[in-house]
Amino acid sequence: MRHSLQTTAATLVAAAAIAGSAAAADLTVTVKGEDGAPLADAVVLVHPASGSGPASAIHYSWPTTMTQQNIAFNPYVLIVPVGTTVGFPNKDKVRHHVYSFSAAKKFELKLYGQQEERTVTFDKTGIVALGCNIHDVMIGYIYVTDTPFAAKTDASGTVVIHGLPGGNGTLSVWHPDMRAKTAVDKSVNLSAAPPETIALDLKPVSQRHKKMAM
Ligand SMILES: [Cu+2]
Repeated sequence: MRHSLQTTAATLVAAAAIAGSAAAADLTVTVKGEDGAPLADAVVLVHPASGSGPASAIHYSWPTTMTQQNIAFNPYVLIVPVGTTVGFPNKDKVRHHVYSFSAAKKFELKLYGQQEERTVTFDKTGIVALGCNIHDVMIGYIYVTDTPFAAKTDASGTVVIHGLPGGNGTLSVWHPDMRAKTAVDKSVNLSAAPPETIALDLKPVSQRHKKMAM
């Protein structure tokens, strides 16, 4: 009796796993410029229509740190859940003075030196552009969001968003070189989840940020 119950439980677990894998979809998104060139560092987000739970439960696989190193922000683009306190360690020998004028978070970290760290809590969703008062070449972005389904494109312009629930949802894509200031949205079916290719309208080349070689 006991044995058969265990077997039944195991069967149920297996059935649930199959049902789960059928419901949860991965969405592959490729982001390009209108010229067809792939775009790295594009932020890709999915908001399921069924909701995605509290932002406090979101844990991305990358650190929530924005390092200053080699007179640059690293990473160039950082995605964090709303409410996150981000560390800003300075790993350069020179001092930096980090600031943002963005509506989602206006702040200023007055001159601080090597091996020092400051923190800022990002309490509103939105795009926060970072600069340094000392080094004009330093540009970085923090994308503050409320969905666990978020990631950046790689060098081939591609990202896979894993474990999506079924149903409908909104796919949002943003890149620093976009002409528009906010993400472009597209309705998607998360159950079928065919691969998506998004072409973005970009600023003229002369206005795009050139990341410094590390
Ligand atoms: Cu600086």
